[in-house]
Amino acid sequence: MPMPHRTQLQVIKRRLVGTEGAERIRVLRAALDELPDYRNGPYADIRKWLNAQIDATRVRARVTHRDSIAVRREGAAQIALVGPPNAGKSSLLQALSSIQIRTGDYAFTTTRPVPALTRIGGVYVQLVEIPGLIEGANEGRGGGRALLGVLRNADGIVYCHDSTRPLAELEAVRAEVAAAGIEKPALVAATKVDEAAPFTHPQLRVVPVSVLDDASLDAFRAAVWELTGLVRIFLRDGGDPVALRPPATVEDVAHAIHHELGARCTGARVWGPSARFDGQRVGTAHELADGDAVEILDR
Ligand SMILES: Nc1nc2c(ncn2[C@@H]2O[C@H](COP(=O)(O)OP(=O)(O)OP(=O)(O)O)[C@@H](O)[C@H]2O)c(=O)[nH]1
Ligand SMILES: [Mg+2]
Repeated sequence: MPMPHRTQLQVIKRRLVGTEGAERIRVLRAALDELPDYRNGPYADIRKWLNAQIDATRVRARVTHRDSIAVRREGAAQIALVGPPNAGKSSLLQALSSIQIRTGDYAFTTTRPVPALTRIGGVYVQLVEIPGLIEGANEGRGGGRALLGVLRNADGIVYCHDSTRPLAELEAVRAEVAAAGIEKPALVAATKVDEAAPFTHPQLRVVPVSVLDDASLDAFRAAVWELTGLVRIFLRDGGDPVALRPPATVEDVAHAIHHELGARCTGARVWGPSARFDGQRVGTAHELADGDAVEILDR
């Protein structure tokens, strides 16, 4: 008895998270082997998708990334961690994900952008540490121009600032980003608050954080989620939530699960912020809110 196709695709996607190259191809091949042999329908769609993924992975493997510092997007959104050297960016990245990265009590421990996935309420968000941006980045100093390019692709920026240091250091970094014409949703992480009092900022939301304090890390994760601007829709029959850019309708969610479901969907029952009462029956055009749970109804 095969798994329901929706579950199967979800399981495969979960196994693929964070994989690349030979490892990714191995996971994709194994998934192909497990797939029931139908020539049409949703399983055939999954097979087509897997084969396309194998091709795309091969192409990526052939391109040498040695001279570029491009960061491949993964997860529902990409958030850049930017700040002066030694601000605690790598430590934050490490505390929020499973990557091992060098942290150090000296400037420029990190010399290339480092991506890591963090899970926020069941959704993966990619955090990318941008090595200490310094004054003059726009003139290409310290490879700054290429780093600003990485920043340009991000969905949002977390400015990391060591709470024990003068705020002018952060403002120098912000000035550099502004001079490059980069405008993104942003917040400030007031790092190392176990060592100093948190501060306020005239324009930006400040989230105090210490890698020694799990509660502060949770609050930081929640703030990062808000920064993505996405909504998370949970499915009543379990599995990971779907992350979508608002406005997100019932039909959008059905489509995100599977395009066939998108076509068959007749509405949903909704629990949560957008529902007037638990289990409210709504149509396909109903707009959902972050944290809603839905049961998709189909023909
Ligand atoms: N007390 C305390 N120390 C921290 C915290 N986060 C980072 N540090 C320390 O701050 C120093 C710098 O941390 P990193 O994470 O390497 O900083 P970074 O911003 O990645 O630095 P570069 O990559 O060199 O630009 C290290 O000695 C860390 O141990 C924190 O929350 N509390
Ligand atoms: Mg670092």
